[in-house]
Amino acid sequence: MTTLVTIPFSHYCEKARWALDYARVDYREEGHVPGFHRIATRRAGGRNTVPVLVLDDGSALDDSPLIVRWADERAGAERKLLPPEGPGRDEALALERRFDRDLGPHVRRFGYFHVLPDRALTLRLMDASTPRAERVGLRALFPVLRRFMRRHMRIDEAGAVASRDRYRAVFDEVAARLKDGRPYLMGDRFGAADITFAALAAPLLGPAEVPFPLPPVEALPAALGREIDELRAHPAGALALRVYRTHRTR
Ligand SMILES: N[C@@H](CCC(=O)N[C@@H](CS)C(=O)NCC(=O)O)C(=O)O
Repeated sequence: MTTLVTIPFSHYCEKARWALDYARVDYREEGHVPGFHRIATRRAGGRNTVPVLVLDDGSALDDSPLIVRWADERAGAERKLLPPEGPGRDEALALERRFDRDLGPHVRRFGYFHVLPDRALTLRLMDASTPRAERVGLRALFPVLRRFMRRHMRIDEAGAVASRDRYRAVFDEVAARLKDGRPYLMGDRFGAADITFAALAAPLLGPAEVPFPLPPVEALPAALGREIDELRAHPAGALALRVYRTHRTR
């Protein structure tokens, strides 16, 4: 069966999962904890990152934009994720690329900067829907993994401040697009650009409809909680929360 290899709480995985769910594709999810995921992604024919979608013929799509396109090709006319060939499609794909590049990594770095010092909170996030043996291994290797992540993603105070500027610029750009009263990023129709923005912003918004257990805001460090409150009140945050409420369905 078509299998989505994930780190369940990863926001790029949530983007792919949402696209597949929205297109009503049948698949199963195989979740892993960070670090151990590389064994699974390599075995699946991907590289080091999740999501990887393993198709029935054994081939692998190892990048979320490929998975969104694959889902779109299988979606019924009412659930298309992308406009047909033409300038509208190019614009939607450009928005997706912009969010993949300038929103996802910066939301992640800011979030990790605040969460990683709290071992219990980090483990709680990483544990959900993963094999028991990996959860045991994660506990043993946690200090090594945390050090690796901090170095690899340059997670430090200066990085967090720079990342906040980067994702806030994207939030402001989204708000500017919505100024003309359009309900969705591409106009009247919900699609891949909305999914990408909302899923990649979700770790700093905490929508109730995310299909795995996110810790409540009260359980998060105060500085992160304050940022979440501000982003929820931002017009772009409001769009993400609204599309989660109305379109995070199968
Ligand atoms: N280009 C990739 C990026 C996905 C990505 O950054 N995935 C992160 C999780 S949020 C990952 O797998 N990190 C683990 C690693 O690099 O080892 C996509 O859009 O699918």
